[in-house]
Amino acid sequence: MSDDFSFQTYNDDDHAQTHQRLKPHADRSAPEVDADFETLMRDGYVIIESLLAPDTCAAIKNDGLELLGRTGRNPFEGQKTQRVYDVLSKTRQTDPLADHPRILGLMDRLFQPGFLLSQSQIINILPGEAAQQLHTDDAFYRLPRPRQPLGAATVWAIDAFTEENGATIMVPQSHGWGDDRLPLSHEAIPAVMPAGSVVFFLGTTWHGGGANASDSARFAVTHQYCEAYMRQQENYLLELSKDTVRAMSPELQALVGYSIFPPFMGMVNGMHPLRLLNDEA
Ligand SMILES: O=C(O)CCC(=O)C(=O)O
Repeated sequence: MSDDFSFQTYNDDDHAQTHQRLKPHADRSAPEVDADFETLMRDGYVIIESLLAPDTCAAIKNDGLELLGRTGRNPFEGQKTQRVYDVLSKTRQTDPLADHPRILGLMDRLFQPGFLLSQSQIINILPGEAAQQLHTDDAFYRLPRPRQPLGAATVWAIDAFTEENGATIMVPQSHGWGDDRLPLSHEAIPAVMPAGSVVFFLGTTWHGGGANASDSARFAVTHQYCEAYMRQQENYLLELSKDTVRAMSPELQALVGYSIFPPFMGMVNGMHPLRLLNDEA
């Protein structure tokens, strides 16, 4: 091997020619993203209010209500909570939430370029549901705490989130805790927010679904993300047909796994996975 070969450079460079890494849109570097990021890193979460128009929420609910069926299989999923998995195969209405510039702007600041979507769900908490056990979302990456987050999550309030109807419960500043500290119920506060808002939190922040003591359901969409070099929870490449992926934005295609983390994570036969979509179109 030649003396001037630098593995570091090889590791960092985008080797793709036809399918170079996407450049983030300018709106991902807006000043409000800096302010959101400051709150996120201080508290472990940030609420961004009223990002979605009422007709967007209505369209999501219109598709989403049709998809709701069985309730959870255990207390963690929630025996009075309906969950839709494999959301991206079933509706295109939640795509603009997954690749929303205010969310991807936070992800740009948090993770290395090439971060991925990790899982997507619709979560409909029915009246009478008890509070979910508090937890952290990236605990399945079994590395000791305190540590950097390897995942991050959004919960979008498609219905307004109130203290009564099961607003997500957040434990402020818990992202920095070590393995020796567990949250106490009085440390948790509800993420009360109007419909169309989102709570974005680090994978290390303690949280859970709230109890629904109201007489109507609480409809939410969640998209979770991870560093490009961590395993995604959802196996999008098996779930999504190529036609489904072709219908997505370039950003979302990259997020589900049609992308390369340099030098070659995600390759297909030594090439960029997008070749598979485009060559067979
Ligand atoms: O529905 C929510 O508010 C949060 C649910 C949650 O954290 C989970 O299911 O892991």
